[in-house]
Amino acid sequence: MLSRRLFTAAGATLFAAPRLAFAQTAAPSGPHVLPPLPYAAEANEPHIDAMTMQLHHDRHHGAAVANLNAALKDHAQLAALSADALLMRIADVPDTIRTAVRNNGGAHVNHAMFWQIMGGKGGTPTGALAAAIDRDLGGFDTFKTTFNRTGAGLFGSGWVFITVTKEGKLAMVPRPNQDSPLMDGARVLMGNDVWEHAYYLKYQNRRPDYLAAWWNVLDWSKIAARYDQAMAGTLTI
Ligand code: MN3
Repeated sequence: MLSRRLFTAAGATLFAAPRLAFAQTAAPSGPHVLPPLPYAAEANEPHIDAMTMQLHHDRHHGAAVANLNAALKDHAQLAALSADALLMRIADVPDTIRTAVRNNGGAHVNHAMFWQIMGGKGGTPTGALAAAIDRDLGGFDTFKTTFNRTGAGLFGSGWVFITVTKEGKLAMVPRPNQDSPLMDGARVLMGNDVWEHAYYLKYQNRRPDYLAAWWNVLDWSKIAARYDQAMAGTLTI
């Protein structure tokens, strides 16, 4: 149980406390698994605090994986699909579990992507990705400004994504809730989570400040690798 003190004095308390044992409840143990954070929870400090990273990964993403597995429990054929294949076939998922798969499967792939592209030092993209941003998104500065404005203007909870379309173009795609562009047949290059749980401990209601700070933790080498995989048809989530 989290104490109120952890929320009200996150900075001082977190580093003194042992790692909290989240996501230890019994749940169907597959087929989907929570991928570990690819870096320490502190890696994105000071822009994204470690407490937020830990809660966001262990509890929010962990719950989505558990709920997705629970929804698929009696659906062996669907349970055999990869997460991206499952979302790309959302129309074939039975009514009884479609909303659960859309929400929790979407949350799973969205967060798995999100952890991958952070843990870096920011900066700017280079090479083929930079050229694609120039071609399709008006150049890096315009892309960044438009992306942040889109995130700030997204009502309620959701994500702003950059997708790679079937035609190989980049597109900026805001989505509500945990909806994934995979459901529309696009591949997801990158995206930012604008749910309050992504920023509220550090930024409270100041979503634009979070959006601005997020660029400082991006790992453009990871995003460039995702771009190459998307163009080669090998990118999954
Ligand atoms: Mn989230």
